[in-house]
Order: sequence, then C-alpha cells, then structure tokens
Amino acid sequence: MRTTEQAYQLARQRYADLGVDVEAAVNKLQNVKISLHCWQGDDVGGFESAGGLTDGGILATGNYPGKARTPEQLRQDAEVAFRMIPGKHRFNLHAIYLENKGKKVGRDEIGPEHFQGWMDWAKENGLGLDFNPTFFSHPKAADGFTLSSPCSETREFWIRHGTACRKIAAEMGKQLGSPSVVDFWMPDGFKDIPVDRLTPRKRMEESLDRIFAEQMDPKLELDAVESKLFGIGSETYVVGSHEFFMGYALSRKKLICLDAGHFHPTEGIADKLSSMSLFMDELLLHVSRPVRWDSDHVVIWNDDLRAIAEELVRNDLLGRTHIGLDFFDGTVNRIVAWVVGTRAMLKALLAAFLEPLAQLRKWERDGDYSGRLAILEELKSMPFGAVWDDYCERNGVPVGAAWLEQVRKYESDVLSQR
Ligand code: RNT
Ligand code: ZN
Repeated sequence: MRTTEQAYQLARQRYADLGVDVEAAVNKLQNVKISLHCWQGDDVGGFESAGGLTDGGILATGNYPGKARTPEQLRQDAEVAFRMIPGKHRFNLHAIYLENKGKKVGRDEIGPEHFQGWMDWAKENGLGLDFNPTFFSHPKAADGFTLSSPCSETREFWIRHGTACRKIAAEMGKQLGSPSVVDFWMPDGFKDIPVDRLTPRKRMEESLDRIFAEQMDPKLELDAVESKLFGIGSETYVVGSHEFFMGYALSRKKLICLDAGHFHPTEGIADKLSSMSLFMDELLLHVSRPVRWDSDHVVIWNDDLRAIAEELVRNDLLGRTHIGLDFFDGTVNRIVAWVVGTRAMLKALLAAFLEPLAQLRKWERDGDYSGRLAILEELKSMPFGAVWDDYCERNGVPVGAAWLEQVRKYESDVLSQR
C-alpha cells in the first residue's frame, strides 16, 4: 500500500472513532466550486492598454517577474494553477480583461464578442465564468466617483458600462450552462469629511436601479453588490457602505458580496453569514486576507478562514453561497498565490466537513459546553493532512508540496522567458 493510502486509512479510522464519516465529507467537498479571480494573475492590470492599474481605491504591490501580459499568457498560467487544485472550479473575469484585438473599445461599448476567447477557453476546460464591471483604473473614475458622480455624463457612462457587463455575463451563463455572478463594486467615496453623505447615495441607488432595470434570467446571470468600509482615497466616506448595500440587496433581491477585508480591522465576515442567510437567498463571498487594512494578502488557512468555512458548512449554506477569491500579491510567483489561496479555502472547507457536527450540536443544546470545548480543540490535531493528501491524489493533482516543484519548473521554462 502507498504511504498516502496507509495514512488515509488510519486517519479514516481516527475520524470514525469520533463519529465522523470521512468518505461523506470528501464527497461533499467534491461538489464545491471556488471562483478563481483572474486579477491575481497580473496584479489587476487587464488588457485594455499597456497602462495597467492606476487608482480607485485598490492597490497591487510587488513586481515579481513573469507577469501575464496577454490573454493567452493569463489563460496558460491559470491552467497551470488549476492543475494543482483538486476539483472543478470557476474563473472570475473583470471587464478590463477583454480581448480588443488592439482596437480601443470604450468600457461602455464592450460586448460578449470581446470575451468569446474566454468563453471558448472556459468551455474547453470545463470551467464556469463569473464577471465584474471595472469601475476603476479609468479617467472617468479619477475623481473617485462613478455611479454616484455629480456629473450626469459620468454617471451615464458608467450606467452603460454596468448594463453592458450584465449582458456579457448572461452570454457567458448561456454558453457555459451555469449562471455567471456579476459583482458590482464601485470605489465611490470621499477622502475627507463630507457635508452631504446622502445625495451621493441617492445617486448611486438611482444608477444601480437603471443598470438593473432589465430583468435577467437567473439561470444565466446573477447580480451581487459589494460593500466596503474605506479605501485608498475614500478613507472617510464610502458611498457603498455595508448598510447601503445591505438595504439595497434586500430591497432589490440582489446578492450581497461580503469581502473579508471590507470591515473594521478586527471584524470578521463569518458571523454575518447566518444572519444574512435568513433574509437573502444567495450570497457571494470575496475571500481575502486583510493584514491591518484591506491589504488583499494571499489567503492562508488561518482562523478567519476556518471560521468562514465552518459557518458555511455548519449552517448548510454552501448550496446558496458563491465563493470567490479576492487577493492580489505581486511579490510572489502569481501562480503560487492562486494555488496557495485556493487550496487553503478547500482545506478549510474539508476541515469543516470533518467535524462531528451532530454530536457538537447536541452537547451545545444540552448545555454541555465542556464536551464542545474539548472536542473542538481535539479536532485541531486530528490527522487532517492524510485526508487532504488523499483528496488531492484522487483528484489527480500533486500531493503535499509536490505542486511547488511543478510551478517552479513552469517558472523557469515559461515565466522567466517573458
Ligand atoms: C475592492 C474590491 C473589489 C476588487 C476587485 C478587483 O476593494 O474588493 O472586489 O478587489 O473587483
Ligand atoms: Zn472584493
């Protein structure tokens, strides 16, 4: 017997002793799809022009060599990442990742034809696609306002952009046979203390209502709105705050997107999920790792991530939660970042599936908090790694750290030649 197999059999027995069915846990994980964000592959640059990210409340740091500069390169890199990640997943595009064949196409003029290459690639690779309008890195967003701008011409431009993006996503949903989730995040806000906090919010509300006026088939396209506490240049006031988008999503029956970095520095998103699940059908997550601020570090398997996964599993929310990743680190090999972040998310979910939940719930109901405390702590040193390794093996991806060697080889063969 191979060592991974031996270790797995022993681990299975250890978990069975606790009342956990490992095979059932593994089968559940097999159904989970994570949406990998294209923007980790090139530091949120996109292919509109050679310029790349300018401003608008997000900032990528680092200049690790080998960044993807064309759609072909980005797809090739993503394929390498997907080969290191167990399971079948999704890919999440921003509007600036269009293929314009060298012609300048305004953001308000984009259509499905500019994303056909991505749709063909997704089909070949068995991936679903998600989508994002890009309300930043643009002269019309340079003053920090888009859909809530006091300038009607600016608002109209961005309304046309948002409308175009929903149509593109619906086409993706149609061609790929699964709905494309469109996430609306706008950087709008003030650096310093405003005197009128209400009017920009009214304008934002009106603009969004115009964008969402057309009913879309939820089998093809779903809309989400993403709140934020502060950004670079919007430290004092963000139009799309949590309360704004919570109210908007509830009243318009949209999804809310919770980004792990968009709240107060010590405020996690895990505890929000159960409450929101009572009032909304579906949720979108931007799983990220804020370090002291909304820094978008690569996701790792830490307590915050565990807590998110536990809430999703314990409350049976996976069937109505879209899990997207949102980080961008240009100081490390960008494929390594994708692989580490996605594998961490999957590990956190697997660990959550491996809890003796019925027992823990019973103890809690009966007031046996000693049992709950003791077993939650024991679970941390259970042979989780053996189950994870077996999961990788049965999905045909490298076991343990073996994937790193493969990415390093790709770096020397391909990335370093760019
Ligand atoms: C920015 C938001 C948003 C972006 C992506 C690139 O603070 O988190 O989701 O990171 O759209
Ligand atoms: Zn986000």
